[in-house]
Amino acid sequence: MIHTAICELLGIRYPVLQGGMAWVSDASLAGAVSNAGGLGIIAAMNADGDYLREQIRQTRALTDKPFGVNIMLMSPYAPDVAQVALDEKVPVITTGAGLPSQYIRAWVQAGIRVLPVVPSVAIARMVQRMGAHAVIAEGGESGGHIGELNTMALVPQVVDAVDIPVIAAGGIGDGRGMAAALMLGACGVQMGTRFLVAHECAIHETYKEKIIKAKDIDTLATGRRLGHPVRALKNPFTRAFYAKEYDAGVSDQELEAYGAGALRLAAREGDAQKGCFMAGQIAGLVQRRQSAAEIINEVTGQAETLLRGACQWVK
Ligand code: TUI
Repeated sequence: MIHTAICELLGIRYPVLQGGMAWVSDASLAGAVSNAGGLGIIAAMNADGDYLREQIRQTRALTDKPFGVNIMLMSPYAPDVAQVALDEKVPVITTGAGLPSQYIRAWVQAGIRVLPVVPSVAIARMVQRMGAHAVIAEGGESGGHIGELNTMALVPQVVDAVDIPVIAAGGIGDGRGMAAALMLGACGVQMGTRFLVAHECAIHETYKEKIIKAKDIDTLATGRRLGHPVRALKNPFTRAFYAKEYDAGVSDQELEAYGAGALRLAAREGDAQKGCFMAGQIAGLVQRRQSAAEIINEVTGQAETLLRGACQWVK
């Protein structure tokens, strides 16, 4: 059994968080992950406060264990969902795609555990000063919106820079990744891509099929020109986006407009041509559909075996 400071901080059995993925992480997935002893996280994504309130209530109907809400700070509804999370007194809030400066004080005062996702040491230090309880250091191997650094370089530098616990994310898909993250100084992991194929994950079958078929080189990061690169599986949509990105004749507004709605088309419609199937670089490691509980038990069991065996190398 792997037990760390994050288990104590969040009141969970295993130091495994499920990433708050837009159009993916709903009450069904979050409830299953929390029931399995991890921390399930609902994505507030670009939806309004009513959507989030309903998802929180559904999650509470599924589990009596702690769960979290991810607030995507670039969302136009961020102030609205930030208030709903406060009103509902959710146990944990994670934030992404920005700084939670305007909200963090009220959340912390309400007794909510606040864990911002950070892509760099400077941002990790900033959120520690704001009162964050822990940080999720996410490397560019992850799916979705990514920072510049990779997990192997980012995590130990963040661990050295802050006094609060660090959770590693990006490129972690099995017990080997989890054990490695702990060796880098993290005291927990967040996984997204591995949970895409969970039975309780309600995305379109085509999305799951694509993750299972993916190879190591099958993801591509596009959108650097817009200042927010996004990693997704290569397909006609990402290839066309990539081509437009390097076409000086296409304006930034046209490029933004081209990407709008593409994640919904992937997750809901399974549209292989026009959908944006966000996924991390470990998609090639994901071989089969499993329940959230099987995923958590397998990953933590493998990490435990590896960590116990690691002393064979020390003479
Ligand atoms: O947020 C994510 N992953 C996401 S958000 C998302 S929705 C979206 N779709 C299209 C474009 C942009 C977003 C899909 N996937 N991960 C956490 C994350 N946070 N990655 C990077 C950051 C981050 C970046 C800058 C956190 C803080 C930060 O602060 C600096 C600043 O300038 O705000």
